[in-house]
Amino acid sequence: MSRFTIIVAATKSNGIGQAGKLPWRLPKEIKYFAQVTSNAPDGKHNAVIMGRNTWESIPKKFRPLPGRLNIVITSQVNYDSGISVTSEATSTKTFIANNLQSALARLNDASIHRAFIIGGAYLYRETLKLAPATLIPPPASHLDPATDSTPYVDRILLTRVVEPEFEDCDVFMPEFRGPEFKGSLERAGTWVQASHAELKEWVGADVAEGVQEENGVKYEFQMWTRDT
Ligand code: FOL
Repeated sequence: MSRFTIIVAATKSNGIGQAGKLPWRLPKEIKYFAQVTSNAPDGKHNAVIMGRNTWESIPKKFRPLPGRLNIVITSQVNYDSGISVTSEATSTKTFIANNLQSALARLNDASIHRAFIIGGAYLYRETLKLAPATLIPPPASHLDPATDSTPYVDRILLTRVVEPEFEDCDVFMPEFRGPEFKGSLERAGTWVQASHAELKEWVGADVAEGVQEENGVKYEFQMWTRDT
């Protein structure tokens, strides 16, 4: 398990949050988030990896996100997630990790189907910076991409909020196609938007196509991928 998917809802200027919560209330959009991050074959479950602020932004009655392995990253030693019991009987569990590396180490478990990075801005930026060893200059470049296990974000499920602009956003996701994530890794995969058919296929369920509208907010479900 070394390939990850970022899932995010962002405005055209990449606004994702305001005053510690989502800037909008979009019940069908959040249902899509729940469905996509929960859907796994029998006997398996997915992981959702998030920063501490994102964890605290999830309404208490929804956390830990049910049916998923919740991994919360914080540099605070002895951070109290407020979750006292993690039942081994269900797939709902919460782990606290003190850095990205130890969070990712939790995914080396055959019961994990997919791993999603669910925010916020800091974690999106840190994970977008990861590059597979096959793209790092020698000596790692001799590695076979098929067996390279370095962590890498190769997919973004982006819900693009097209209208209105939500001027009061105070947290922004990084521009994933921007120069910040190229740097010395010029050969790193270029982000390409997948078709709607590919999105449905990957999600394994029907996904509404085209511009959706809820509570006067217009948005669209998109999928972006990069190779290697
Ligand atoms: N990605 C997308 N596409 N939309 C989002 O709203 C989103 N939000 C986050 C990360 N990626 C996202 C982080 N914020 C819940 C609340 C906030 C949150 C993530 C999840 C939450 O309560 N989820 C419940 C469903 C709640 C409901 O049905 O109303 C869950 O079970 O996933």
